[in-house]
Amino acid sequence: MMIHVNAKPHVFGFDPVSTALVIIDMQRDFLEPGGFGAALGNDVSPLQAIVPNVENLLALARAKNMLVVHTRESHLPDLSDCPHTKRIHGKPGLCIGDPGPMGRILVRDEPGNQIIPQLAPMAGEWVIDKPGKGMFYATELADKLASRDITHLVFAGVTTEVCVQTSMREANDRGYACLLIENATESYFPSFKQATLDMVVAQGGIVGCTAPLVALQASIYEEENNKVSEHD
Ligand code: TIU
Repeated sequence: MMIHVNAKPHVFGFDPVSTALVIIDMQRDFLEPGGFGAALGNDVSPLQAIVPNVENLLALARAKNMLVVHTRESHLPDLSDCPHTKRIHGKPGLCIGDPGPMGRILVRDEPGNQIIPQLAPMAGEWVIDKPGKGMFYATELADKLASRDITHLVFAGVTTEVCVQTSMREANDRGYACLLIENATESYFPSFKQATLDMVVAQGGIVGCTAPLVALQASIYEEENNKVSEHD
């Protein structure tokens, strides 16, 4: 069963059986005050605004029985997977591994490192802990996706120009067809978000496609109606 999304710069066709929804780093560390995003000097409130859209997207993927992958940017408690340059990045006392109001900043299993409750992973969904910005770097994801014959990826999450774009570019290099849901991703910098969306679709979709959530919803609705009329 193929679904055809009216996307930019061209139609994005996919079969839910061979497609995963990838939700990048929707963690308290990036969305709530007192986390890593705020420690870097950012206003985290714009990121909260996409939560309802990501919830709807997640519900849609679950309804279509798609594989769901949640990623978390996180480091081991001993920080052995955190390069020195990353460890010292930021304001003194507010760097990765330092104590904050939600536990140690960007450290695995600390309260601040968890995915926000509205998007909590369900049994059977994958949670990929990644020490880098890209989801393939130093993770087991490539092998796991190959074992499920996944060829298409639908992206959401934060932040658009950092972990989402890096992961999408890594995926593009590995041959995955990628669709980024425009209003299910956000940046601390509105102009960087727009620039990223523009960069992804430029040159005939050099990195992939983008579409608003409503376009994905409409394409699924259309596919389901076609199925009903086939049975008439
Ligand atoms: N700082 C920023 O915009 N993002 C990150 O550090 N990580 C992710 O994007 N997840």
